[in-house]
Amino acid sequence: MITLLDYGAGNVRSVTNAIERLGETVKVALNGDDILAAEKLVFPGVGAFGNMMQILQERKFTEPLKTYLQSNRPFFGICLGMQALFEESEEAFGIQGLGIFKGKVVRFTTDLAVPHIGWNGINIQQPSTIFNGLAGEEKFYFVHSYHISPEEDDVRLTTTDYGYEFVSAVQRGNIIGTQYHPEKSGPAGLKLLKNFIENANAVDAPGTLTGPTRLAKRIIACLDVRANDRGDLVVTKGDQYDVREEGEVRNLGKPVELARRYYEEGADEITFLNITGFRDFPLEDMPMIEVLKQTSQNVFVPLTIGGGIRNYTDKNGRRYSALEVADAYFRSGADKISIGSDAVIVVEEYLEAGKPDGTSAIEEISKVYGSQAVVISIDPRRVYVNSPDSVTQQVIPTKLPGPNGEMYCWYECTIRGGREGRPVDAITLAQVCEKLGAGEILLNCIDRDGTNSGFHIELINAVKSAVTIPVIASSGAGNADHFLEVFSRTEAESALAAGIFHREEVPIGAVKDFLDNKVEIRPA
Ligand code: 1PR
Repeated sequence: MITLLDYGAGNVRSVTNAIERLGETVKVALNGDDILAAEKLVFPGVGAFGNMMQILQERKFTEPLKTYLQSNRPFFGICLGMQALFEESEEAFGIQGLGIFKGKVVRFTTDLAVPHIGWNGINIQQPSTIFNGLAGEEKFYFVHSYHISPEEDDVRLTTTDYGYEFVSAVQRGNIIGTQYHPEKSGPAGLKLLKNFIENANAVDAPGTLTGPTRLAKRIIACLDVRANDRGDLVVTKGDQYDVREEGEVRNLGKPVELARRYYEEGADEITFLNITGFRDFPLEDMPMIEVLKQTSQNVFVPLTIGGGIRNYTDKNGRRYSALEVADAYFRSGADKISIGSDAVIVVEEYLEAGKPDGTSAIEEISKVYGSQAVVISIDPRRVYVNSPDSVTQQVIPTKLPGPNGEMYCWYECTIRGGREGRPVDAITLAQVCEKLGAGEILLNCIDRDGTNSGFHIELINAVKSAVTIPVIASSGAGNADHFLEVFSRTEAESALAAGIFHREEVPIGAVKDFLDNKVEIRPA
């Protein structure tokens, strides 16, 4: 029996699914006594340090937790659940941590994109049964902007490199903490959890890496989902966002099954986009909630969900906040949420007012769940212009001349699934969303969507050079070489595809085999 400390973090369901997948039962701690009575305690955390410590205080978990930890009984803290073990955090000055380990939590100081999102390696610093059965070169999934800085060397369990070497896991006695997410790190992550549950006596230490670890480029499978005319929820795929063929919604398969296949084929992340989310309301008919719950039982890599995340008033006048929608998605197994149309409206309001008012979905959700959990999905369309100063939007020079030989263009943001253009350009949108607290940009391109003609390198470079957060290149992948091109000619941290995977033209494994030894990837 594993006792789970649930303070309302986003990844509780994912951790529960992983532990149950390993044949163990989970009991959620409802009060301090449950913590003190635990045989083994797992503390999953995602989000913001301050918010977490406050909730632990309000729920009177802090003292029982300290008592439990001081008794050196088996404990596994994940991400924030590990950071809580330290004395304080730069993410919430003045708020005390549990102080079990000396040292504090600090924000990354690197020129690389922050948050640090993706699959990176570990360098083992002390023998531990937690790594039994691993080879030592496995990669694990990270998603964070802050990392621990322990004062005591004896607690260092693993280090990882991201601009510089940082401590990515700690252990003293039976107390273990990892910055990386075993519940979202595929088979290697499940092995870590299994080792914690089994708590073997003997260490069969894996080999250690020689040299710094490297963050892998991510290959993401995207499932555009909507109901077809018969009301069945299907994975569909547009050609420049038009998903109909001979009037019918293209049906490329069932969301849960396809997601599982992509996990088994080696996808680093899986994204669900409810493409008619602007029309329906996620908390009303809830098909996507069910898709998430079922998928997260068998898929142990990060899940992102988008579509319809916005403040909403239903027909009975009941007002829902975007945060409530996000809550429901996180509690159903999502690791990140993606905001599309609403982000464009928020940025227009910001540009109008000249400053944020703290009420946008981006600000509210990132405050509670952390910026790393908020993705902005941009649906831009190219507009050619004769000269850079002929419009107020940010214009880029192009090597792909327009119909009248134009050598400049800007990228018009659209809402409602590409149906409505708005006077905001994609570069400005990305910059303002980063300011408001977004942690990642999903950069689609209507012009390239479904064309198999390759990713839009010019657009990706323009947006990537305008923000410091990670960018996902999306739209247009037709073969494995297009992935090599986007990772060689841009700094995009990830590349996403849909059509070629759904139509089984190029399996994910084939893309990874092709990229192996050319680009840093996580083997399939
Ligand atoms: O606006 O917050 O309700 O969110 C709606 C979400 O649905 C947005 O993220 C938007 O990108 C997405 N969406 C809306 N309509 C469509 C459509 O296709 N008609 N799909 C749509 C967006 C783009 C990519 C696609 C890539 C790769 N799909 O995600 O998967 O272009 O495709 P490819 O590899 O086949 O070229 P809101």
